[in-house]
Order: sequence, then C-alpha cells, then structure tokens
Amino acid sequence: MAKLDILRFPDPRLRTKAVPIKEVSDAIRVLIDDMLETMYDAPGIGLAATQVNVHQQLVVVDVSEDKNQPYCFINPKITQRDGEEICEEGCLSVPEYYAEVQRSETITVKALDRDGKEFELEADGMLAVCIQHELDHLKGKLFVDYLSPLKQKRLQKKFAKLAKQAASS
Ligand code: GNR
Ligand code: NI
Repeated sequence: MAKLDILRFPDPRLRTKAVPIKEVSDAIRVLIDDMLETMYDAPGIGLAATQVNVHQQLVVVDVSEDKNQPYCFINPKITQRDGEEICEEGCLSVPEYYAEVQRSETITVKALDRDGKEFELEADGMLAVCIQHELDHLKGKLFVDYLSPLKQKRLQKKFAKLAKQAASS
C-alpha cells in the first residue's frame, strides 16, 4: 500500500472532470487501497480520485466511528434526492477551512463496487453529505464553490498567501 499526495486548493487540477472507469482492474483495486490508506492517514471521511490527481470516477468513503466501514464507489450516480440539510463541511484539499453547505438530506446512489458489480445504496446523515461532497470532486467542483463571492475572495487571498509562504521557505 502507498500513501498518495493530496492536491490543494487552488490547484487547477482539482477542476478536472473525471472520466468513467471502463474496467475494474487489479490496478484500480490497488488505487482503491492506496486511497483508503491516504484517507485514513489524513485523517478524512472521504477521498475522491481527483484529489490524488487521478481523473477517473472513483471515490472512497468511511464515516464510521471505528473506521472499519469503507465504501468504494466507481462511476457513481445519484439517482434520487430528497429533502435539504445544512452541514459544516471541510475538505482535505482546502485544509483548515470549514463552512456550511446545503445538500440533499437523503440520496440514492448507484455505482460499481471493487469487483465491478453494480449496487445501489440509500444514504442519509453524514454518509449522504460525504457522498455528495465526493461526487462534486469528480466534476471538478469544491464545497467552497457554494460560498458567497465575498467569502470566496477571502479564501482565495488566504490560500494565495499560504502558497507564497510555502514557495519562499
Ligand atoms: O474529511 C472530510 N470531512 C468532511 C466533513 C464534512 C463534509 C465533507 C467532508 S469530506 C472530507 C474529506 C474530503 O475532502 N473529501 O473529499
Ligand atoms: Ni473534499
């Protein structure tokens, strides 16, 4: 297993649209395991392939307390949405920044599992929030895109400053 590097805002590669995975190969299963290791190590409750600079439709999620209920979604699609919910979100690609985002409360997601088998899952609570956050990554979208223009401007400034400091040290 290997730990992967996570891209950070405002890296333009985070804006890449992921393409569907044609075949769930052994190489994909290695990537899934590496992404899970990277997510647990971070630590985070989800990780999209986009964040590790792989632009294929794959996300991993584990919202369980004991970190022993990993989900992997390949070529995921949300087929049903219900209700609305506001939750404070963070992102491994936007470190140390948190903001409230409105999402659907309950979703049904259809995807392939690590064996290439199709499955459907109904999710609510943190699991639903996290799946929606991860699926956005695959479209090149970040949770900060939902913020007001003023908040986005402040965020841009903060991260531009951090990038400059990192470059000069
Ligand atoms: O670790 C994470 N926590 C989190 C909290 C609230 C809403 C979404 C998330 S996902 C995030 C990990 C991440 O950046 N996944 O893309
Ligand atoms: Ni994220």
